[in-house]
Amino acid sequence: MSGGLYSMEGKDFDKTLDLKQIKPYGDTMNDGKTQVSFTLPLPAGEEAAEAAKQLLRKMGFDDPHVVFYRELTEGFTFFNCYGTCTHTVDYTSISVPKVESSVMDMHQCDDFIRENIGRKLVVIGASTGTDAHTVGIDAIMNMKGYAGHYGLERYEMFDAYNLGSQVENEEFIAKAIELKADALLVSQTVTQKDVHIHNLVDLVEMLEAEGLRHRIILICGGPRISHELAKELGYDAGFGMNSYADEVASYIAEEVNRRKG
Ligand code: B12
Repeated sequence: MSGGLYSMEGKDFDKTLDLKQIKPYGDTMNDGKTQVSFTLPLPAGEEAAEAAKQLLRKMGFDDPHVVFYRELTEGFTFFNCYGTCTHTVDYTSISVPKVESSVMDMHQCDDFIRENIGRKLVVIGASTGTDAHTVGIDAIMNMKGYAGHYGLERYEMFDAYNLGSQVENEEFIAKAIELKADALLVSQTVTQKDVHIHNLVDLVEMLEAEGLRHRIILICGGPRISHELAKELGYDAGFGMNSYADEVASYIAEEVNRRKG
């Protein structure tokens, strides 16, 4: 697996890249240079900086340096540090579960729904529980779109309802019943004390109790959501950071079509 990946005018920049032993890149291949930041519940000072360095060594960093620290509030100090990572991972052995779907653009997706399903699909989205973050669900649903990808409200073949934030699961389910939703889109951003897990699992249990779970495509998303976690929690699909509406729309369209047959 080792060998130079990059070459220009026949001259290899680096011949030491080994995908079986990947470590951070700083200035040169395999130097392991890493920036780490964290807060310690200690007053700022030389002793706190020494504690930070000792922790870095225990984390597997050689040659630890504290390059910046500042007391955030009394008894809590924030650190920026550098160190040389001593560990490697085998990139070639990695496999990450992902949503299985092709990605159509908005027009292709609308055409796909028209031709294969023949009716508009109803999707309802919300940031649920106590979560007040709306930017993520808006990015997926908003007419204006996000990063050049139009949201579901702009699609001709979706009826998209964005309920906003802090929507209780009961209210979400009542809307799903009222509007005969094909898919529910749940956004969760805050993960402190695993609040997202409790909230997401509650929704699944409530849908099961209503006898609705199997009739609805249940999707969750957020910066700390993965497809793997979503499946574990009883969802059909999970979308993490850097997700776009066209991926979500294509997945829903293909899944409704799959279930129809
Ligand atoms: C803006 C913001 C706020 C705003 C929110 C305004 C609003 N209307 O949304 C305000 C100021 C209200 C806020 C409040 C709080 N916040 Co805040 N906030 C942020 C911030 C800076 C940006 C989040 C954001 O908008 N990202 C941009 C969007 C586009 O990205 P995204 O959400 O990841 O969405 C993408 C994907 O995840 C995915 N996606 C998201 N949802 C969904 C849903 C579906 C169905 C699908 C398919 C995909 C999908 O698609 C999107 C596009 O790619 C982050 C820090 C950061 N830089 O990320 C902190 C952050 C999220 N907030 C945090 C915290 C702690 C809070 C507070 C608890 C602070 C406090 N102590 O009061 C409160 C919580 C209030 C509440 N009850 O929820 C923490 C969360 C830590 C954690 N892991 O739990 C963060 C990470 C900051 C930090 N480093 O501490 N916050």
